This record gives sequence, C-alpha cells and structure tokens, in this order.
Amino acid sequence: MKGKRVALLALFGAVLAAVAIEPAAAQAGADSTTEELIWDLNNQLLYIAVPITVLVEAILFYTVWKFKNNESPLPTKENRRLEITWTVATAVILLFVGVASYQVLAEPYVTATQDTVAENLGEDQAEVLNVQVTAQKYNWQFNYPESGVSNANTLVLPADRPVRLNVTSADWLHAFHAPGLGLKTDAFPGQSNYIFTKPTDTGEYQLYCAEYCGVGHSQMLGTVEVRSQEEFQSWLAENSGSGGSGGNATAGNATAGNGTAANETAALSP
Ligand SMILES: [Cu+2]
Repeated sequence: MKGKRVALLALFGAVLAAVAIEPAAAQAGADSTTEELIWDLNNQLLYIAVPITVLVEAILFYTVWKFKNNESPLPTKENRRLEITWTVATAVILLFVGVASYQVLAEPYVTATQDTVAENLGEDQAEVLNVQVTAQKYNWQFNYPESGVSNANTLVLPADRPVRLNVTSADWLHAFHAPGLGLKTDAFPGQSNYIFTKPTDTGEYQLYCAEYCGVGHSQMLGTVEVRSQEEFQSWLAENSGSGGSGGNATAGNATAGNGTAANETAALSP
C-alpha cells in the first residue's frame, strides 16, 4: 500500500517536472514572440488541469455508482494521511502554477518597461523599431520617430524584427489590444506603457480599444499590418515626410500630463 502511494506520487512529480522543463516548443500558428509565450504557458497549465479534472470527475462518478444502494452511510472518519496528502499535492500544484506564470510574466516580450530594450538587447538595440502609439477619442495615431513617418489607424510593422511600442493617450483612458498578436496594454494620458514584441508572421490583425472611453468606443478600431522587411522599408520610404518628428507623445512629456487627466475626469463627470 505504501509502495503504491510512493509510486503514484513519484509519477505525479515526474509529470510536473516533464511539463516544467519542456522547452518552449515553437507554437505552430503563433504570430508573435509574445503570443507564443502566452500560449506555451496556457498549454503547460492545461497539461496539469485536464488530468486533475478527469481524475476528480472519475472519482465522483465511481463514488456515486459504487454507493448508490447504500441506505445507511457512515460519517467520514478523520484520516490524517489523506489530509496531508491532498494538502501537499495542492501546494505542489499551486507552486507549479505560480512558478510557471512568473517565468512567463518576467519575460521582456510579455512585460516591458522603458528599460527593457537596453537591458535585454545590448548591442542589438539599433535593430529595434520604435513606434509612438497615441490613443485619442476615437482613433489611433502611430508615429515612427526614427523616420518621421506618421499614420492613422493602421500600424504597419516589419516581420522578424523587434518592435517597441510606446503607448500613451492624448485625452483619457484607452487600451491598445491586438489579440491576434497577444498584445495588450493600457493607454493613460501623461504616461508611457511599453509593449515589446517581435511579429513572426505577416498578415493583418484587428486592433481594438479595450477600455470603455465614450460613445465612439466600439468604433475605435484599427489594423496592425505585419509586412516583410522589404515591404516595410518601401512603405516607410513612400510615407516619409508624412509626420512630425516623433509626434506629440514623446516619453519626455510623460510626467506633465497628470493635471490634464484630472481636469478631463472632472469636466466629464456628471
Ligand atoms: Cu475605448
């Protein structure tokens, strides 16, 4: 009996370890490095959750079937071993969920800050494409400070090149959300929120505003267009001179906008 339990625990531990150390297998169909990381985590958690669900349901059905004719059931007696077992098993599972989630959340492609690029790319920083994303009622403005290009509602990005989006708002709360690429962050006036990613597949992706911002919110849509590097370069060349030098939403004025945000809120509250 004891050997059986040890064997079961060892098997359970081996499954957890196998899932934990499984290399981040290339996620077929992932369209950005960010989306790939998120789907890998989702799959890891599913590998744990599905067997647990099956086990619990199996025990439930077995119990119902086995004791269906039991007219005088006896109350459960205290069983310290059983209690210790399920407490330890639950703790191990929660620990696994916590560690696996933290690992992914700590990835720069999932949680980016202003320093993400400098801290993670070293000499390759020049390769990064910077885009200023400014949300406002009810449209999106994209500025490419390095080339002076500006575009409304369509964010054109190169494939297989790291991109850093500096997301802010010109009026009040919005949120940048491109689910097809696994990207989402809030847009606050006077504050910069960063997204760091690398699109891996060309195509068009729907961009939504994911924070209710007024009567035009449902129409606050845009497109993320991922093109090959050559097509992206020719698009940049075609549109050069279309925008100012970095637009009106540089990181430099990030601290100056708080007063504006407060005023907006005050003016719009009933
Ligand atoms: Cu909105």
